[in-house]
Amino acid sequence: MTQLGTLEDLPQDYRDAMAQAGVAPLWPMMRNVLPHGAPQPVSKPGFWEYRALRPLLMRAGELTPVEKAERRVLVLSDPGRGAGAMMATPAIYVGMQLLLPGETAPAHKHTPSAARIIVEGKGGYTVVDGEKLPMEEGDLVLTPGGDWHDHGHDGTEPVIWLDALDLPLFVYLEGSYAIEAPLQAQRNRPDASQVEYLSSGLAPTRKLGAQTRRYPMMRYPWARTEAALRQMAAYGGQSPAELDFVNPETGTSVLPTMGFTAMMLAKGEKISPPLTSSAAVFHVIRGKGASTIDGQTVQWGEKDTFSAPTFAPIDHIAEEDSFLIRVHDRPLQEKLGFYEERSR
Ligand code: GTQ
Repeated sequence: MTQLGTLEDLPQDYRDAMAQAGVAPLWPMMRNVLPHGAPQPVSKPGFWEYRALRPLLMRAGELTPVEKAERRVLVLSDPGRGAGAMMATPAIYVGMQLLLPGETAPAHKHTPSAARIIVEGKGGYTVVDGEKLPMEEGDLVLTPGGDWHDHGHDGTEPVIWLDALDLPLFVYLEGSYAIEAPLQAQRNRPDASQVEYLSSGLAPTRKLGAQTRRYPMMRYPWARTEAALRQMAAYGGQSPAELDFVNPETGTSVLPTMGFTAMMLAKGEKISPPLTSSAAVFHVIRGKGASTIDGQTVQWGEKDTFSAPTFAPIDHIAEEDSFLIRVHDRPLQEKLGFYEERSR
């Protein structure tokens, strides 16, 4: 590999003339934008303990009425970019949202897609394009880009959930915006996970040429996910037991850019997955264990969240039977044609 020329190699009058003309030489910057062999992430592994986040979120509940926040959220910032960074990985934003009993968060729709993982509380719900989606702990609830959504709370205790959005992509593309509206009218029926898609492997019969909705199922109830993971752990013959959340009509990822994968690690199970080009945010539904990511070890427990940059070596060990949801950008990378795995 040859050593490329630097800016300092060039005479000052030439550098000034280039700046004047609004151009710059590629070669001094070449390795910044095209490093050899593998990306050089700016992102660093993040760890957000729920016991540290929760009091801060509850305080936001006292300090800022929901009317003043529209969405009362604390954003989990990538440590590589510092506090205030509106991303946990280059393509994934995550935030912890609080809704207090009786509160509503008004309807809006926006270009980025969102999904929520319910962390705590009973009685919360999201209405997505008129469909009321109950939020129970561990549920995955989708809000695809362009769909109206508002949040409400019929319970008596605070409700907290983790938002995952592909917001950073839309900001980068200068394509991010929202439209606001009053609360939506709700269709008076159970959500599609309890009607059309009650059972995996069964989908509604349709007349020839009838269209399906692009996002037919918006809620993935946790009880079913956990039962499926337990059966996979017992009989699936793969370590770890992992299941991707998929669109029940197409079998593809639930949202265009973000993937969601549920994982069970049995007590004592130790795994070192292949290195991958996709970055990830892990949320612990239940359990206890430790993960070493890029040489940094985090001791995690229930409701904690942590992240891994692209190609970071990751080792997990479970101290109890543990259930995690991994949010990642593999669907985006596959669409762009560069998703990659490397053995360790
Ligand atoms: O609940 O609609 O964390 O629009 C960020 C932007 C949540 C939401 C976020 C949003 C929402």
